[in-house]
Amino acid sequence: MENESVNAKTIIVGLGATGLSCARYLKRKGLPFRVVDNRDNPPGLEEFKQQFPEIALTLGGFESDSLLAAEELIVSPGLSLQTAEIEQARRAGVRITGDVDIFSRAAKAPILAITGSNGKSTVAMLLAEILRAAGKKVALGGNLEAGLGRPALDLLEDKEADCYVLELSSFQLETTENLQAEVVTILNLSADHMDRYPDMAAYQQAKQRIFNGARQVVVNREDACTAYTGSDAPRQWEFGIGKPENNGLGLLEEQGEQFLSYQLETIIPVSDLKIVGQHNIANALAAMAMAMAFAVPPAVIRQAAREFTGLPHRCQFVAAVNGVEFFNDSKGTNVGASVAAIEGIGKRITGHVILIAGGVGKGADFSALGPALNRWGKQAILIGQDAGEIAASLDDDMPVQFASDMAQAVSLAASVARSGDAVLLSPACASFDMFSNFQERGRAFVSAVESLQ
Ligand code: UMA
Ligand code: ADP
Repeated sequence: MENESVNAKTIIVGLGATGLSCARYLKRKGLPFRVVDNRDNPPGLEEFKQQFPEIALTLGGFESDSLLAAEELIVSPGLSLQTAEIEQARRAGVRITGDVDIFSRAAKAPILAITGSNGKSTVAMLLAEILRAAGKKVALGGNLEAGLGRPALDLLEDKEADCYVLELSSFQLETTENLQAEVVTILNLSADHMDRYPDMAAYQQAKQRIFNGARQVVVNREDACTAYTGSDAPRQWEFGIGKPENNGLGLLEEQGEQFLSYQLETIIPVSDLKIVGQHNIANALAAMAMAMAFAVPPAVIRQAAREFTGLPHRCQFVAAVNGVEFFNDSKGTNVGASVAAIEGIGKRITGHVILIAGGVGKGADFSALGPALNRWGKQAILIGQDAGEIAASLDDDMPVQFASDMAQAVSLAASVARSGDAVLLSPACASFDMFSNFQERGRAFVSAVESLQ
């Protein structure tokens, strides 16, 4: 078996959660493969060694010759397709694929797939809740973090599933040829991952691959970048926080109260939602539109939407201390997300927002933070690698302080805040300069808040 693996023509490029799921899939199918990763100690290494002692594994670099000798590379979403050795293999005619591509060819049940710059996880989770309330057996995963969902190929083990709900990243879509989903959406588009794409157009094109082979699409009528661009004629649904339009969801006002509605039919009052902020109303409308496209009755949608409490680390209320509310939005990892969070929290409170932000900016332009902070903010407390860059992008009269760790950031924020204000951690950045992931960053914030009490 070792020899068979060493000479295998299928190579999994990149271990991690995706590589492991690909290995499990190929093993189930009885297909020969080997694995390469350019890290010395990639995530999942111990698990891999235990589960696949017979499989050839090369670490610490990619050897061009061996990639060129392959027939197929299954590339991790963590790796750019522009990586020299991968690019060279592609030019030489080696087939490049990814886990979602393989999944889409193997899946037997309908796929409901969500991409966009922000709100993907929230919409995927709410949609899954709605479908479960409708009696469906839902397999949930894709880009969703471990604990909330599983890598796409692992979902195929779930033989009972009668539909798949997938959160998809632009990285996963880059290698996905023809998803052929029943319902898809691009929720919104704003700059992210600018360290991986040459420009916004390239990032958008990656997202638009979700449309390939789709039977129904849900578009955000308030974001032209989400419009359908394919050449087929899928059934179209739309959502937005304005008045609902043709086959659309939106907000209607009745007797002074706002309702999430489908065309002229009110479905649920905004005040019944437990998730906060305008962006979450948009998320709820998007999930509802996808559920309606999948023929779920409004009464079921109403019940599930009411019960949905949101996800940890997304505009999550932590505590109120001396009249100051603390919100953990550690998953706010790009500028668009943090602007939405600042506005969402700003509108809820009587005072102002003290923003804790910073980390690894991924090549972002932070200038959109300035107007949101001018409107709703009192002060920015900045941490991490790109703190200086964020400070330089804010207006001169916006007070800024720098902190060396989360505990100091929270204590500075608490000393500035007055009753009625809110302290919001929404970093607009990735976390890996100071933390192993956004969850750890969120937990550091929560524990610093707890130590104030
Ligand atoms: N890397 C290497 N060499 C390799 C492979 C990866 O250096 O050979 C590096 C890259 O810098 C990469 C990093 O490792 O950015 C992370 O790769 P990984 O091995 O941790 O990836 P997986 O464990 O397979 O996780 C991926 C998704 N991560 C990314 O796309 C970066 C996970 O999404 C996803 O849950 C998982 O597959 C299962 O589908 C996480 C994520 O942060 C939540 N996604 C990004 C986002 O949401 O913004 C796209
Ligand atoms: P994703 O999976 O796309 O990262 P999440 O649902 O995890 O999205 O939310 C991440 C962050 O993005 C939230 O913490 C919030 O700051 C912001 N956000 C969520 N939904 C939206 C939206 N519809 N528009 C803009 N920002 C949003």
